[in-house]
Amino acid sequence: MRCNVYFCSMSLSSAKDLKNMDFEAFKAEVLNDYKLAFESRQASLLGRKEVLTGKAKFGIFGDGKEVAQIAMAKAFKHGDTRSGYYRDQTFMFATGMNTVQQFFAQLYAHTDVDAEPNSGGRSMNGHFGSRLLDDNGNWLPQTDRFNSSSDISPTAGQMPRLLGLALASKLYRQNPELHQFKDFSNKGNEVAFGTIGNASTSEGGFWEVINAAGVLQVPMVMSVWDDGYGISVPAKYQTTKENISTILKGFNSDENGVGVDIYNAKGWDYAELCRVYQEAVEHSRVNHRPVLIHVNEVTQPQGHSTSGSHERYKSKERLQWETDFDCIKKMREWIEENKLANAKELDAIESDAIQYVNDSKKKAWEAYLAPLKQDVAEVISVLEQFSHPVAAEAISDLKSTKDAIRKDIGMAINKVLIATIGENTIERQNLKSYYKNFLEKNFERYSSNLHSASPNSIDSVPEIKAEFNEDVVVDGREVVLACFDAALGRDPRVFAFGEDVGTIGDVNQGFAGMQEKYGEIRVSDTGIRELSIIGQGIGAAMRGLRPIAEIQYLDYLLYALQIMSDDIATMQYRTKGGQKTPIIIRTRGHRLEGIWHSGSPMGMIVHAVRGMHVCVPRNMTQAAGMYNLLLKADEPALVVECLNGYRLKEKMPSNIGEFTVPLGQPEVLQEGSDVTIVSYGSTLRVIQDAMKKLSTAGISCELIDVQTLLPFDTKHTIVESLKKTNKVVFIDEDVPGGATSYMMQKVLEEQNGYLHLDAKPQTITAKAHRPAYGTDGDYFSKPNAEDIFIAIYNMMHEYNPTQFPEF
Ligand SMILES: Cc1ncc(C[n+]2csc(CCOP(=O)(O)OP(=O)(O)O)c2C)c(N)n1
Ligand SMILES: [Mg+2]
Repeated sequence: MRCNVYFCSMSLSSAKDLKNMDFEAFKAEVLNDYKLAFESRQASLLGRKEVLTGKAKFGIFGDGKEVAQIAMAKAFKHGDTRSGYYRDQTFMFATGMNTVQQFFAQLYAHTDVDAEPNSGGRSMNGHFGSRLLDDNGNWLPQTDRFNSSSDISPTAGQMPRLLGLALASKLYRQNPELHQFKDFSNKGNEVAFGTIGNASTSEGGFWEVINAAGVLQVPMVMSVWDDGYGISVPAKYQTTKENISTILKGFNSDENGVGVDIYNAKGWDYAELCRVYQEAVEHSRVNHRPVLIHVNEVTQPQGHSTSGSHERYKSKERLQWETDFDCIKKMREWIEENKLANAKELDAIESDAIQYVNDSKKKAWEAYLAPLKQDVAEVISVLEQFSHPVAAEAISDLKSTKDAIRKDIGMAINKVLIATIGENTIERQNLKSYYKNFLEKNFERYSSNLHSASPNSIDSVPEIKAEFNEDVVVDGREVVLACFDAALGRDPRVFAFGEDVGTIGDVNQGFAGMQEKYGEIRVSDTGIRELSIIGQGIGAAMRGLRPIAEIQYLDYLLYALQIMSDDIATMQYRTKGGQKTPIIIRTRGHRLEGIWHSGSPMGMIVHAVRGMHVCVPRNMTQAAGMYNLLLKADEPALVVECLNGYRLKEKMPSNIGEFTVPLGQPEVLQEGSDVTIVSYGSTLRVIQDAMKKLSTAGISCELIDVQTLLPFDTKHTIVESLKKTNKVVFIDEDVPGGATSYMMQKVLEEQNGYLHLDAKPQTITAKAHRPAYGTDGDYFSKPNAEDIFIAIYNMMHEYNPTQFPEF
């Protein structure tokens, strides 16, 4: 053995004071670790069986990665956070963030968060996360417990968030004004732990975050579980030189002490793993240094997942090596060689572990089935009231279905409702109301918590109108600047960052002078790395801070859209209200110049980020009111300022840091009687120009600014305008069928606007291509005042050709 017992005992000292630990205590700890590892392996073996016998739909397990995760857990302290992936069950067991029973509850998709705290049955198994919020959506303390952010499936999708979780410690340490927030941090002593599979290090996000962590110097401990494969694809096709730590060597810290320090350990070597984790994590915690631990020689005994078998792509030699170097087998050998326990004692530990996991599995299954059985019994009693033969059939279907689920209940109810259409009996009324209740309950189970329901949700922030004491007229950019100045001054948790945000105060001067005033820790420049800029915000917001993450231009939001969609937008939902990230993403878009500086892909965005809010303020005053509101609330939002609006003149509100613009409430900018025009952002100014021409032609338009696309007109005010004009046009700068179609669906279908139409509803949009450069490029690519005039005039002509002869 490479390590003797003494060496190992040194290594175990990370979380405990081992100077005082006697041999018996040390031995007990090792044996307890072995028990944990063995239990976790049993959970994997049994979990796979549960899928293969049809009790669960899909399984992916942490077998082969047990021992490394136990070593990692030893270095994990209260207040620390994890951002990892689906192999981490052993770590979750070792830290107590999951029990084996909860692990099985997730495999079965138990919808009760007490039974399945990771996701309330919403995520497939192996997607872990701890409850960071109480039942009302308020933050729970983080410093008195272990924390895990909630996993997502896209490989390396955990990386951007990890950067922000680590960055929060730097802010909490370096900004003394933040030391008061003791529930979130003890002066920044917390480490953010990341885990990733070897193959997923091929993703761009991995490299972006490793580099950014090195630049930022944040306490991040990144573990790579290297089992040589990504499903069937070996390292040869994944990684240059087939070795991630070799190629990362250039990141190692230099004489100035800056870098990402790289460590190595073998996945089957318990003693080495304990020693490396202790050293690496301590270094990261004390010195705020990112480190990467390449855990090599890891196995995957059952193959990738329940979807296939690894015998198809691993050689006989590899499979034999995996058997020989199985980390649990090796740990047992090490224990025996070092005489910490004999074979008999270890056999007893193993059989206890088998029993425990079996019992946990059984309990999880029974707890999962109990409410289903109750639901089935209940619906049967309602169906029994029918004398109709179809009801008897439905009852018999339900009774004969082994372990009937809610889908079976929904089908049975509808079978009877369809067969009895036209029969207005009491039984049918009862069944209908039972069905309504059934749908409501299942809405709560499967569709609730898309947004915050906390006392700080956007709806609970009161509206405060902007006030203007005297007519101070300034450039628009000065309005947002004053708003950010007030926010930074008011709340030490607020900080802003992005490309060119620090020294020059953003490319349009919205943060001009703010770095000088509040320091680099509050207002800072970042590299050009949109994905991880957003990640920085996601993680920091999860640790109680209020990040304003800037994306320089809307056109470059695409680099970040994936993580907005996969992580931010799903967070409340995928944890069933257990986690939130109140990040504010600031960007600027719509018309300016050229293919990549005037995009307005709002349809794409609103479809990608349900679960976030999307604000499209027409000017900087509205933008400031939205920022003020968002900073009082606890929900994630994107604010798209008008790129061509910074130098337009606006009146400076006297209550610049106070007033709020409520979300989801359109504003009628101009009243009219013939046509309702619905739009937002920079296009409104073009429409106002067209409206002057339309009014000379005797056409009176009502212009509505929707102000936010998500949420959209929550009080259904736009339809009120339609009742008056009976005609509607939706205008924006997106592609045909983009956000205009979204708005049309909202107004015509959701608000029943179709009932009030006297003319075909219309959309006026940009062309399908990106906008061409130059004034004429803009003129012919985006909707212009002439296009709008002609379209609306033609609408009036069709409606009344006598009054409005052909154009
Ligand atoms: C972005 C993305 N692409 C593809 C997949 C499908 N997928 C799931 S796991 C996986 C392999 C990951 O391998 P690795 O990172 O080495 O982790 P391991 O499963 O080996 O522990 C792939 C390709 C995914 N989940 N996300
Ligand atoms: Mg792998």
